[in-house]
Amino acid sequence: MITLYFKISPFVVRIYLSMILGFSVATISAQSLPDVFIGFSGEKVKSIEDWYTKRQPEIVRFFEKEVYGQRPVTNDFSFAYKIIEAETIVLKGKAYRKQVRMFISNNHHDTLTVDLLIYYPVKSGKMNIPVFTLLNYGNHTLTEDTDIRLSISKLYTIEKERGSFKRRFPIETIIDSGCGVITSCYEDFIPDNDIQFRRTSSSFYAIPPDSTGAISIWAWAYSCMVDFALQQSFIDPKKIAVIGQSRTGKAALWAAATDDRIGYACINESGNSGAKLNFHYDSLAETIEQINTGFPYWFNKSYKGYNQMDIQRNLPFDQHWLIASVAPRRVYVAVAKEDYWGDPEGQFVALKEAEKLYNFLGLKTHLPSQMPMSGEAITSGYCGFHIREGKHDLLTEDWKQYLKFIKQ
Ligand code: GTR
Repeated sequence: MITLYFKISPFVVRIYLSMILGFSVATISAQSLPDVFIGFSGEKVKSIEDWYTKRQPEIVRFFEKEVYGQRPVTNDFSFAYKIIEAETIVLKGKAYRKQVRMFISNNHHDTLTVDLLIYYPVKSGKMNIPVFTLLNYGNHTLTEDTDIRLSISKLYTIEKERGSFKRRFPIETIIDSGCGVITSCYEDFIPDNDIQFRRTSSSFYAIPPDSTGAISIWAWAYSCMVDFALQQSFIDPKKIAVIGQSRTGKAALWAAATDDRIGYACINESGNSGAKLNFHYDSLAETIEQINTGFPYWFNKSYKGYNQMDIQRNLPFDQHWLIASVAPRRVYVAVAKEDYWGDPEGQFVALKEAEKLYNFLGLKTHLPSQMPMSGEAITSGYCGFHIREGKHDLLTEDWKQYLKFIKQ
């Protein structure tokens, strides 16, 4: 795939070029990029205190109001847990595994059931273990192990799906590096389709129509796993990570920006409305209009108002603001070279822009000025990044870098 980069060229020219020539054309117009340091009133961030007391809350409120909608409020629900499988030694004696059913009840006593699957290393002596929280497509899809319960919430859960996403869950590698995982199916929290989403959001979450999208509910799902993690004596509370791929990567980023118990945000190929800079135009990449059309229920109604502004390059915000809002906690963005829809370079550029804020806060980062080659990874400092060969996916190679990142 050839990609041509123009520094600043008229939008129409870029579209025509990509159509006529049949290859990707990418541009970024630095002049018009909304400044993370300048608030909506025009006031500039002059001190660290300005950032934390004014600008960061303003950004989070903006994304809440205009993009994702408000997350459910944990205090509005009650939580109960039932052990489905007590601590069991697995993986040739290397790991403990537990399965716990979490019951979330609203104040009308309706209950939602979520199955949590937990692994942690035996070697660590059950103390100070860094832990990843991960949303998946069904716990049973992560391994071929028939002891793992079939997902309860998914419409068409079938035995045949068992292990179908095991490539995304290199549990032995995770355990060997001394880390633990708490994972659950994202659709246990709310279904990933328009009709059922609407049904559950109004009946269970009591969310007014169109005011909150699924990404906010999944972000809250990460927080529910963090709540559970903090009740486990084996974890290191300073090393709680969220990890998400693509749609759950978007949710993981929103979770990290809104929940300060999350120390590490591992954002894998989150693309549009995740860690991708909209101002980095790439003719092959997803636009706000496309995502709003394909997945209207992921976002709130206001977000639809930004379709045209994105096309005309005059959005009043961009996603580097959201990445920056994770500070002072750490953020890692990973992309795959052939994930054209997700715009790999657009994600590097967004992180690079967010890095300016980290540096302003005095938090050390080591990102290079240009996007690194595949095979190189920046796993130290507050902002991590790698690009790997291949397609849209979460693979062992990605996990290996996140495992280094969480160790610092
Ligand atoms: C796509 C969507 C992407 C990404 C992806 C996924 O179809 O357009 O933004 O979220 O789904 O989650 O795999």
